[in-house]
Amino acid sequence: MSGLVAHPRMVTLEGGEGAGKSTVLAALRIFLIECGDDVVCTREPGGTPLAELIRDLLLGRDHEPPSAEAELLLMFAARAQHVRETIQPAIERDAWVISDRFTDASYAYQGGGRGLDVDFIAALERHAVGIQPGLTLLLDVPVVVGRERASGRGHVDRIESEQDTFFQRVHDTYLARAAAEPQRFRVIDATQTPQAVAADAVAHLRAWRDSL
Ligand code: Z5A
Repeated sequence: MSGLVAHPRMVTLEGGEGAGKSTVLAALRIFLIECGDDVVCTREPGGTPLAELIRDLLLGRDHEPPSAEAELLLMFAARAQHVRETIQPAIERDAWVISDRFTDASYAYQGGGRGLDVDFIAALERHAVGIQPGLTLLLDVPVVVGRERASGRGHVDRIESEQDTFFQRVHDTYLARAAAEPQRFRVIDATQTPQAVAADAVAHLRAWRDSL
């Protein structure tokens, strides 16, 4: 993608809610530590104190809901801080970075879900972010299955309270992005058991690491 620097040691996890990213992230972290590598695990929105405050604004339900445009800009404000304060320093010391969500989520949720202009998102990506992961693992699970899993958590944040049609657009956008960038994305069948999903993810990371 033009204007973006791809960092091979940056790995992102993407997928709809309840896809199982948290479980996979833990397995990837253990794999890299067992390899003797330095690894920083982080998440979006969030990953720095300021970005975590922005996360609270974005996901909280006890204040005025942001417009779609404000939501997008807040996601990118958090990401701009996250890149500079957490991701770049880790990359500079040659650590791996594993992020639970990154810019693909803005294309999927604010672009696909909310219908915001993709060119606007791409401009924000170029000007406020400037980097992209070398490897993105997309955990693919049907919307109804993911939502059922997530409902077991007991609390519903502002974005999770959207309708199934919103999440279907998110899902379809993720798959379209994976099809458009097969060199970066690996799509994993996340309807499998947690152990099988984690094993697939580790196998992809091992192959990627061996290729560097
Ligand atoms: N968002 C956005 O709109 N734009 C952006 O640019 C960014 C984010 C960066 C982040 O909230 C929200 O922000 C998210 C996207 C939006 N909104 N939504 N919806 P979050 O990080 O709190 O939400 P999430 O990423 O969707 O988290 P999640 O639902 O917890 O997903 P997960 O981490 O992939 O799932 P999990 O916690 O690993 O598992 C969920 C449950 O399923 C749990 O009970 C597990 O035990 C169970 N599980 C996991 N895997 C399996 C398998 N394989 N089988 C059965 N059960 C499983």
